[in-house]
Amino acid sequence: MRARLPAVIALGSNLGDRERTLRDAVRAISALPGVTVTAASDIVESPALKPDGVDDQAPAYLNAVITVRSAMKPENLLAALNGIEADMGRVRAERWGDRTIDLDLITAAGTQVTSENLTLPHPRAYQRAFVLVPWLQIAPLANLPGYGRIAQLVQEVSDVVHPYAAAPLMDEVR
Ligand code: A4P
Ligand code: MG
Repeated sequence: MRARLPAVIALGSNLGDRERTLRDAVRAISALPGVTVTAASDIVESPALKPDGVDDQAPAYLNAVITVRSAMKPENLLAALNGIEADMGRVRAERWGDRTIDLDLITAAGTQVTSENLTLPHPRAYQRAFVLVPWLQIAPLANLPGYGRIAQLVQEVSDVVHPYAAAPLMDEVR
């Protein structure tokens, strides 16, 4: 049996029943073979970030971060996450376009990878409050390989996230 190594997954949704979508995604991830969800952050809300900046006309996002232990290699874990996105009706139209669900692999076993289909750590995670704030909540000592402590990085970001009242996402995995 392969060792189960830690990984961090960011979830985002800005179309449809966003909270239901995040909940269903956590449930689907916890059902993947060889994957155990170890912690889930609170849900946060923020305006849509587009390549040109914040777009207040686009629907706002709900985001959350979960930690897992995974027996899958990072490439296979990302492929499994892409499969969940497809099952949940994700349509890829434009870059950073509105989406029912986005599942990003932020780090996996602390490794640095640059291949055609996978970059680790996620190249934009270091500058995004909607990733760093929920991640910090569940992993205050975490490090983003190549970038440093997330407790420090979160001080340097300019976007803001707002609390969103919801039942714990861990309710979906018990
Ligand atoms: N890919 C490579 N490495 C990774 C990785 N570590 N995790 C590849 C996930 N995917 C990775 O992603 C494009 C390609 O990246 C995939 O084929 C995958 O193999 P995508 O999900 O198809 O497209 P995307 O998400 O539109 O593009 P991109 O550039 O990944 O966007 P981001 O960085 O995910 O940003 N605003 C708020 N408030 N909250 C959000 O969650 N999210 C985005 C998307 C934009 N604005 C947002 C939010
Ligand atoms: Mg993505």
